Amino acid sequence: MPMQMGFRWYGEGNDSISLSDIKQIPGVTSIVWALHHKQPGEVWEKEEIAEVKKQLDEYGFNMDVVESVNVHDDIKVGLPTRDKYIENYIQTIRNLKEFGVKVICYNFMPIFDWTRTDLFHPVGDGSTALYYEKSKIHDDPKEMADYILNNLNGMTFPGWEPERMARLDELFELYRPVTKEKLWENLKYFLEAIMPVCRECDIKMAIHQDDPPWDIFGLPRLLVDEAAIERFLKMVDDPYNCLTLCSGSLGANPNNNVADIVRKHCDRIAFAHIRNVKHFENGDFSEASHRDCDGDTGIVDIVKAYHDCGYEGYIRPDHGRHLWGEKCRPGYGLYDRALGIMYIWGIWDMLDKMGK
Ligand code: CS2
Ligand code: MN
Repeated sequence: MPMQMGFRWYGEGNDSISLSDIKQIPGVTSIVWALHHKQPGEVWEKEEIAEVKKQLDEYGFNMDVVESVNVHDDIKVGLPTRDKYIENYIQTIRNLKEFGVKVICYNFMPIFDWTRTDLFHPVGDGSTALYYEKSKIHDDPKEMADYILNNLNGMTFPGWEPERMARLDELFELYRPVTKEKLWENLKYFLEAIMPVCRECDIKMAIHQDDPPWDIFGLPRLLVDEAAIERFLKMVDDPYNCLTLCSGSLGANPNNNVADIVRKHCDRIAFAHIRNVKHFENGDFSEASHRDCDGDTGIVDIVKAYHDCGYEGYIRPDHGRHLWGEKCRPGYGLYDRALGIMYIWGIWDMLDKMGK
């Protein structure tokens, strides 16, 4: 069995792209989905999941991969109320199991998910891409949050829930006592509580790395490099404690060698995100097309590493550029991600052929 190709879709009425568009991209079998109207900590009810299943069934897609079931701040901060939210998480896992879900992608980033300073930065060829300008990350997280919320073309983004962003002061206050070590402890507590249920339900928890992979606004970030990944996998050494290995998140730090990480930890990678990043000398970076030479991430090496390992897990193109005037969620247009899929298949099919 080859790797299983997925495409992230934000749901009926919540995405500029239709399932029928996605059906026309070669080799996509999984829709990477979520219930985007849910707040972190809420139980995902069976009737809600069933509705998505019906939509996917119509096109013959599976719903094996969820991205993301977001983790409530009380769990990350380690408040006494966390047990209640962990119970809810467990109920969601049990409900997802009924629909054959195999992998849950999540992250453990405090307050913010991915962080960029420009969502539509000119690439130079007429397209635009997500961009990180180091000097623009000042001390004021509100400025950045406002910028991002105001530039989502009226769409929502997990991790950037307006409800949470409206409580930024309160959230920063909550996280104030949470050191990096404390955050590791809280992650361990969470995982140890849910692992037995994951085993029983045969659902892998696949953590996404922090993006960018360094502390921002004084908030600690854990999953930033190979040493951290190693620590994470050993901390809860369970085949259901897995990775969503995101080449773009890790690749924002030029010292990370993603292909090496793939070779070393392939058996614990349940889900692969393929994204290319281009670095500038002053520390800025821009997202790029999936083509190897357009960025510095080493896409060919990474895909080859998966192939060499006989990877049979799920994979998807991560962010793409915005092409041909497309109006879409930043990073999540149809065209560049479809091109990315064809590039990944191109490498994969050639390697298959050479191996025969
Ligand atoms: C995604 C992340 O856009 C992305 O890079 O891969 O935002 C991812 O969905 C979350 O961090 C997973 O919880
Ligand atoms: Mn990713």
